[in-house]
Amino acid sequence: MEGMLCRKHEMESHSKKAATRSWQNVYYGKSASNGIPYHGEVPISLGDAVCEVANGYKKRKFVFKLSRLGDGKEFLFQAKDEAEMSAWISSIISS
Ligand code: I3P
Repeated sequence: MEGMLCRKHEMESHSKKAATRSWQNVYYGKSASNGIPYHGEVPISLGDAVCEVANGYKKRKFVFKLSRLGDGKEFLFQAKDEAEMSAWISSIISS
């Protein structure tokens, strides 16, 4: 799956909040699966990650959360609607 999402980096590790916390539009393309950096960002492995609707986050709608269990990194992503959010979650879970 490819497309634009609004992203917020929430946690840098289990006990440390991320330093840069603003929402940013990020394009997610298939190059990630080849390990190719995008805008200087190296793709991260989702091997030990949990992806779920961010029910606790009330400031925006259609937000889902990606948490890496190993290192505690956590990101929020905002999709444009419910259907797009569900499609992203399914795609990430099955990747
Ligand atoms: C952040 C920005 C984020 C906000 C975050 C701020 O400031 O306003 O939108 O998160 O709050 O730190 P900056 O742009 O100066 O980095 P929310 O949209 O979720 O409120 P937070 O640190 O309380 O997460």
